[in-house]
Amino acid sequence: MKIYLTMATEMINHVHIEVIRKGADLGDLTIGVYSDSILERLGRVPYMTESERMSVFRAISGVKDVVLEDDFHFTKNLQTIKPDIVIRGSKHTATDKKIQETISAWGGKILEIPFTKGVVVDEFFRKISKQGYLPEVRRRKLNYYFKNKPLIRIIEAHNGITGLIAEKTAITTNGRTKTFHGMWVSSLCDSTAKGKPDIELVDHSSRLATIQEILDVTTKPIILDGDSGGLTEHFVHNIKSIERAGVSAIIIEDKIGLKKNSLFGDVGQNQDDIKSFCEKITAGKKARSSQDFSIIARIESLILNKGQEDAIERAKAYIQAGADGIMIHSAKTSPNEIFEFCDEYVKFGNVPLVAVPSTYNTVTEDELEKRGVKVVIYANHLIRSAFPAMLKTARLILENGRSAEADELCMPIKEILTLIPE
Ligand code: SPV
Ligand code: MG
Repeated sequence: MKIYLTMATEMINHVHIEVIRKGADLGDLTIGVYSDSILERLGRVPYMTESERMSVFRAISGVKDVVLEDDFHFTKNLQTIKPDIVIRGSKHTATDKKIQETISAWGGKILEIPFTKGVVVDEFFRKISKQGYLPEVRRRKLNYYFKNKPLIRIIEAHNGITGLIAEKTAITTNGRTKTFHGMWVSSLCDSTAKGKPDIELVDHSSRLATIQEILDVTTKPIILDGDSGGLTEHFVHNIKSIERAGVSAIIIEDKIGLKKNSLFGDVGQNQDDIKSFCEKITAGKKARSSQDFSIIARIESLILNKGQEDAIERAKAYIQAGADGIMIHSAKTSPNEIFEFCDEYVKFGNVPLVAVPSTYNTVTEDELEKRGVKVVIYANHLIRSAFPAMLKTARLILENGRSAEADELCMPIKEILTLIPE
């Protein structure tokens, strides 16, 4: 008799062993170890690699064979193995029904053992997700994404509530759940939320307070907009505090002097020379204590009309200096100059490429991914969408001498009271 059992777990406990023993007692047991992509779709970041997980199951006595399971419905593996029995935690879900359909072709049956309800399993995952907010776990997540995701989707957060939106917003289409992978703490949005201009006026302690607010209520990685990084002598100290706080990566831009927001375009700002910006990157890399903390270099050549050649020369130099990623920015409404850069970058760029499609926002994630972009940042959209609604509400109250006319723009009081659970 051939038996098939799939395993998602990374921590084997007595409940799993009991089920494996039951399977092995029935016949030749093959274990299908869930692939990374299936685990991610279940909302988990794997700790071990696929082959490590497979080798653990291979070592358990009674297990005849171990295969990788990369399909929610197991169709390919089932058709190859043709098991008489598939062990499942239930036989009533849509997935179970699809499995039963496949194995009926040779008279196979589902054996229901409700092992996934094991207290220990639930407790383990509760503990793991509780640890999600710890700096190292958060950093590891971003690095895992760098290595394993075709595209990383980041949205800005500038306080606790926007952090929660970035953390929890999800849509499901055709069984696939789509979420944001992390948060961008933008200098523009952090400054705007404080009513200040985006000119490196909001100081490090204040930026750190914003970061802490977001870290308090989220588990996803934070990429910090580090502006120019300031003086190298200051940068090496600031790196330590943001790293300790739990930031996963910082992006610093190669501007000097009074920094203005890049979306103004070329408004007479100065670009650092390659050598001194490289020294800043290298000093930052030396100052960090975690290998998982990334320092990403942002190139402003296209913003400042210095041309593609300058941008490419800088990308090469910054990577040489130790940059863990490159961000290329543009204030054009068409993505063409970004595409041109990408086409050259993919020939040598061996670190993730970051794009911020704020002005060239008709471009899709798929198009950017095809050109070699790894990280897409939606850099200012939560504050930009909140502001018009707030302004309109304030005006409606003034115009009407009451608030009823603003109801449509406002979340019902009942909902706001329960929005954040106690
Ligand atoms: C920010 O969000 O603060 C940025 C990106 O630096 S941009 O505004 O496009 O310059
Ligand atoms: Mg900025």
